[in-house]
Amino acid sequence: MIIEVVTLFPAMVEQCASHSIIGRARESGALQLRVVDLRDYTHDRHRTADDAPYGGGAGMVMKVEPLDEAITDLRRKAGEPVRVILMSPQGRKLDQRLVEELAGESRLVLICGHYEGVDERVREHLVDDEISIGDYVLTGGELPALVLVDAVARYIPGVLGKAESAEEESFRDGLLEYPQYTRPEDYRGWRVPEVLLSGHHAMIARWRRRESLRRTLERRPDLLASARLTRDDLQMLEEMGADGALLEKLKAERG
Ligand code: 9D3
Repeated sequence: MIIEVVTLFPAMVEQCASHSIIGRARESGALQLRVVDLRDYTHDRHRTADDAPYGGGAGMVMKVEPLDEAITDLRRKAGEPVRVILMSPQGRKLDQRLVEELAGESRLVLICGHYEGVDERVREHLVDDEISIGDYVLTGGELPALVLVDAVARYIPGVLGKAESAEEESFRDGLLEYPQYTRPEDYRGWRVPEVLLSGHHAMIARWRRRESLRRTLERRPDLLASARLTRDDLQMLEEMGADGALLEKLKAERG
């Protein structure tokens, strides 16, 4: 997969991208990440990429010409369809489903805005999608682009080890994770649950499933609606006092 990140802060993106899973994915060759300096597509002495807003107001707006030149150049050089995404607080919110969808693309171009925003004509004429990483205000699209790359890189074959991939599988049933413990079994009287020390694998699996369900019910009941639940799961949810109406809805959905 080839991902190109267009930014006014190439050094920052490059720095972050050389670490962690993105670095690993790049080294394996599975991910080609290219950082593109938007200023390379300016032509004036000051390499101007932003300007004051028409109509007045505070702050600066990213100009359309450098973005057009960059996007057009990258599309042309790609020689195949490219999905161009503007990282934007107004975009579709990134979730695991969207990550999976993006991981299926062969090329992405991520445009990082900065300042107060980008000229509206970029949205209207140059990009295919707008993506946000959540409802909080950041200073630019660089960190969101890196978040997206990190999440997508985990889906590229060979980036995760076998064990991690298998774990991924189980996460896909849409529940929160069960509690994890490691040695020592007693720390200041804070004990590891006995069942995990028992060596009884079937009981351990059942306990973990129950804890996943309990946690999801307590913290993120919204996830249950799209979780893959068995009859047994519904039984356990009922035992832990899940709301009757919620259970009826989940049962109806299972058919
Ligand atoms: C006048 C500033 N804004 C109103 C609060 C609009 C605004 C423009 C640009 C707010 C933030 C930004 C910079 N952020 C991004 O480019 C961005 C972002 C984000 O801030 N939060 C979550 N996801 C994203 S994706 C890109």
